[in-house]
Amino acid sequence: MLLTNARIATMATPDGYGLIDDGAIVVQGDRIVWVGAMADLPAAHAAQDATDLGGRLVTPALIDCHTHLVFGGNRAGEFEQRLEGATYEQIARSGGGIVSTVRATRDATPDALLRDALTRVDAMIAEGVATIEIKSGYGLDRETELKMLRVARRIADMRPVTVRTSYLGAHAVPPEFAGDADGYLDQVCIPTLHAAHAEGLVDAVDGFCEGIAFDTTQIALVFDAARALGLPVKLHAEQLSNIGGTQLAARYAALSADHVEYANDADAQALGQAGSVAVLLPGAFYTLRETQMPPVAAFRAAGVPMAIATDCNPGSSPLASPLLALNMACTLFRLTPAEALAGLTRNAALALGLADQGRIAPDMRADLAVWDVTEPAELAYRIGFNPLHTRIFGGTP
Ligand code: DI6
Ligand code: FE
Repeated sequence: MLLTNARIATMATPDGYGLIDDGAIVVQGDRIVWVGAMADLPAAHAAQDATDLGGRLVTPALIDCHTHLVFGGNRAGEFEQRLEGATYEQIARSGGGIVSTVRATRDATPDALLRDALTRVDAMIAEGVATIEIKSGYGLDRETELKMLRVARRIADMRPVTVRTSYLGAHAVPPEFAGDADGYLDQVCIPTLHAAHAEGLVDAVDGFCEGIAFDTTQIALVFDAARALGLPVKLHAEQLSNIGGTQLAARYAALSADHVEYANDADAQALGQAGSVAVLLPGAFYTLRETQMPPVAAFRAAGVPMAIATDCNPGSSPLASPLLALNMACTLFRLTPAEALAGLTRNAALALGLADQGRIAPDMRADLAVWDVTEPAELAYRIGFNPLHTRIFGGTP
């Protein structure tokens, strides 16, 4: 496949868009083999049948590196409670929140979970997404955690999308272990990690390090189990308070620390030294009307790559639009449009440990998005507008 007459945001330079005007891309099989200015196109490639893109913008396909999009039920009632003044933490402590989705997810059949998840996946694909990370964590028992991960894997058989799964058994303490978080970790969470790994269902291990969830000592037990299995880790850290999750993630050379609104300068430096990504989730910040901004300037100063994701979940971020996340990252967190797009491409790939995605360069997977715009900043600037023209998945339109 030869694509010509394109404006290409390669995202392959350390900063900015890596723009190529009047560009061409050559794809063989599922790989990009050449990208550059049309004037430099080697004669051997020029012989192919070309698809003229009419000056449209081409970017790497988008990567949503943090979602919880397999779940049962919905939490519209909690939305109403919050509008009447209840906080997210109050709702969680009174038996709602994550635990209410756990009940609905335990009750749902795999087919029902799959059907509901596909509506969210389809919305993302329609906005140019080619890779989605999906977490477990609404089962909190062996059977339901495995059910969620199997459903997540089935999505990749049903739709042209790459799925990466994260085991999030340490998301909340289930009601049957109320007051006994350690018992839950020892008797259910860690044994279920072993079972899920044995079934080939786990790409990474995640946790929720928070006052309403698990402390750093408890998360370290889960990370030790991950390390023993050779699995990379990531962590929901410093979302509602600072209890040391980001430092812990850095000590385990985590792929990423996510949310991180309450992270400080020292946390940013620790992530920078560890080479971990900071995953910013503006949909949760917006939904919870958070006012504490993630320390973006400190991340820049420490050279921490920043990714952006939807955090698609029924509680804190009922968002299935990566384009809206792009806009929110700029408007709410003051990222530049180039930083935000890197957050949904190059740096999202880093946060998933995917070395061959997120950039348009030779040998990378040919996951591309063609947009009906010419300026890359337009993708972030518009609200509620989807200019996707074509998505190419592994070389296939
Ligand atoms: N933080 C989040 O934002 C999601 N999980 C987490 O640890 C929210 C999960 C939920 O409220 O259902
Ligand atoms: Fe999350």
